[in-house]
Amino acid sequence: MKYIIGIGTNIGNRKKNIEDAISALGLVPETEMLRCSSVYETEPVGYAEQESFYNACAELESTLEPNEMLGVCLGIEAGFGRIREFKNGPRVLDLDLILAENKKTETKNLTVPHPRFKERRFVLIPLLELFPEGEAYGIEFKSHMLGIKGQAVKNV
Ligand code: PH2
Ligand code: MG
Ligand code: MG
Repeated sequence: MKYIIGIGTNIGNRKKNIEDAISALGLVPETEMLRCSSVYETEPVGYAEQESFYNACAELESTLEPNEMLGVCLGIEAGFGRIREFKNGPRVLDLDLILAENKKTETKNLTVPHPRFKERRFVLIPLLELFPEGEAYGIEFKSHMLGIKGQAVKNV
């Protein structure tokens, strides 16, 4: 199954955190890193009083199930020393399952497609770079960009 993983960071050396996260994802068992978007500097969404984020999206191919992939992502975040202080707050690394092809999953710990990805330019812009047609695995996302106000995103 193909996965889209959203990568975000706004603590420490943000560029290096993204690069190291991409390397870590490349070492996941039963998983191949297919491609990555470029890195974007993005305005914080949800809680403004913090450093701007660096964001990117990666596409992976894996035999892992979504709940297993979530476990892998949480493990990598922990390895980066992530401490959860409050919702939408600063983080050294956030790895979010955005899509698992067109599969829908809703469990206590995981909802895929990511429930808020269509409201977030910091996800949609890197995703559009990977899928210029504005559709990934049959899921249309491009039209949602028009309704989003603010949320500056720029290439770094
Ligand atoms: N992640 C959030 C909340 N807000 N804003 C930006 N720009 N980038 C993020 O990755 C981000 C955010 C929750 O995970
Ligand atoms: Mg997130
Ligand atoms: Mg997360």
